[in-house]
Amino acid sequence: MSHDPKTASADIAADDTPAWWTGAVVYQIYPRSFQDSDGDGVGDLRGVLRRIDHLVELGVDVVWFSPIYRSPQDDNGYDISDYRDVDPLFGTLADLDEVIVALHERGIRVVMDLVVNHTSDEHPWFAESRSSRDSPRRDWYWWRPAREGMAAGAPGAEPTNWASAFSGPAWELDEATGEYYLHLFSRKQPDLNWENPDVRAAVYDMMRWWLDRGVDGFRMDVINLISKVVGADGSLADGVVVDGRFGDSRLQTVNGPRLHEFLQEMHREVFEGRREALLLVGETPGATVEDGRLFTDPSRRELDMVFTFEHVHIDHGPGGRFDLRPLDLRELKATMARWQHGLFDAGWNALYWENHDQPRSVSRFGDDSAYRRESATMLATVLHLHRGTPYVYQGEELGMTNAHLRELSDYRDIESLRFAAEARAHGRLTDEQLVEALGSGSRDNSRTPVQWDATASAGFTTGTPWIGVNPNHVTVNAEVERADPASVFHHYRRLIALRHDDPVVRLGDFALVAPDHPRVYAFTRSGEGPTLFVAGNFSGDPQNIEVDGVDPAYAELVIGNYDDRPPVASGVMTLRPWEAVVLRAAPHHP
Ligand code: TEU
Repeated sequence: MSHDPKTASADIAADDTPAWWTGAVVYQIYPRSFQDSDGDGVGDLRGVLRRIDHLVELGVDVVWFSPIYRSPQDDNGYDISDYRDVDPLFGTLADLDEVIVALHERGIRVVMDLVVNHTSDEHPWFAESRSSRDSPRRDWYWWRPAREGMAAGAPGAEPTNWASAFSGPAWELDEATGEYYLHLFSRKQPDLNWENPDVRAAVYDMMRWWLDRGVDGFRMDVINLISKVVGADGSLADGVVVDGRFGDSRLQTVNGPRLHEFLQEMHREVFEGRREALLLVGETPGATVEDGRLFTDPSRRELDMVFTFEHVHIDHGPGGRFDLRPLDLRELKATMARWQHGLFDAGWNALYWENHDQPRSVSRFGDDSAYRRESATMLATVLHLHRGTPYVYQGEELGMTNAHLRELSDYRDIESLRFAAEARAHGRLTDEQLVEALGSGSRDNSRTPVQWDATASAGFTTGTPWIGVNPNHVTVNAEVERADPASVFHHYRRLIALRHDDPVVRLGDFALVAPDHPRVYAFTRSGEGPTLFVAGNFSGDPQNIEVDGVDPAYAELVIGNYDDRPPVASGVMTLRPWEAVVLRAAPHHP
């Protein structure tokens, strides 16, 4: 059985053709911030219908919707209370059907966010589970008594010392039944117990329901957390204490012992026989390249590709996302190259800089003021010329920047608000230090409304937006971008077209050039067509790089982000500030 990702979805590897998603580009819509149609200040599905032409002009092949299911919105929809209905905030199932049809008519596939590590605490399943210790659904979630010898509710009486990703303990005491339930995220996001076959069957049934409704795949939220390390007696172990009171739960919750068993069962129960047309991407925080091979080797019938986190944790200081440090480009290159090589012969990479959980890349890795256009287009060029499926997060194609929110009251994200509350409660940071920490690391940086034009709320809403609109929308917006042929938007459009047209971009081998260069990210792509040389200057100063793989005297400039070609002398190219180039070897001068 072929391991080659070109024949991914091994159960249909009849003619060795590349899986369709090896040449595709995915656009992520975070609906609440995309386009509002009814003036309530929150984006919705009918708003998406108004902006479909934007997606068509960009040339994307797939749209991934962050959750639009019924939800109390404690974690902006990643806390689902009804998997088979659309939250009225975003519209109705009929609106979603209309969006699916409209996108399909334009050749764009639709991927839904699948959040099944946990539900909302307002999901009927959890309401029944918490109703009594004898509930038939008690075992659908993780319930445990207080730590032995301690009274329920006493500090430290939680069943394990695990910390939630959103600060505080990962266990919440339910007074009515006197037991704790597990929540790796917010207390309103109780973890489902995947050890229970009834839970798995209910999830698979829901997934089939969505596929039958016409969706083309799933982005699987923290899918590598669904299998926990649990003793034969149901015991769960403490983690290594990392910050005084709480322990690191990763050894017990990340890539657990039955994870691949569950994913292969899901494949059999849900995807068998309709695999070819689907896109299955796993969000796998904490996964290594070796894990990535296990997830995405087509012969294992698990997932098509995964989002790694290694490259977006490089600039994390000891305080994590709220303690960002300058990027070490050499480490970034080494990490990305490790994933390129690691998944080359068995697996596939999802390529991203941004999403609804990450700050805006032009602010984080580029220069969002003097060289916004150059650095945004350089970042796009470097990412989109890698081997894998690129993901464009809404607004990234416009060069949208961090929100630069100045007051704590401007923030909405539960993770940021919980971090601020804990930091203040323990006197760890002053308000000024908090605004600084959130200003660079908060997820809200990428959740401000998409900037469509220079009008009051950037054309996003006629009402009061649920979160502030970035003041720079007067100059950074889709209208301005679309009108300027040299804009970030048109650069993305050209990159997406290049992936569609050039087999070397889609499937060529990857090889780093000058891996030790501290400011230039350069590599070649080679294979069934002329070799490409790609270089990006990650700095505001001119940088020299020795061209490799092509003869620069004859090579074609396929894409660049300056008006003309950079100078080359004796094979050495001088890249201008934040310059990116893609050179293609000439036919008779490889
Ligand atoms: O995120 C999971 C994840 O990787 C978390 O680390 C997340 O990035 C968060 O910032 C913690 O630092 C997924 C979703 O993308 C995220 O929006 C949800 O909040 C989370 O799962 C829970 O569903």
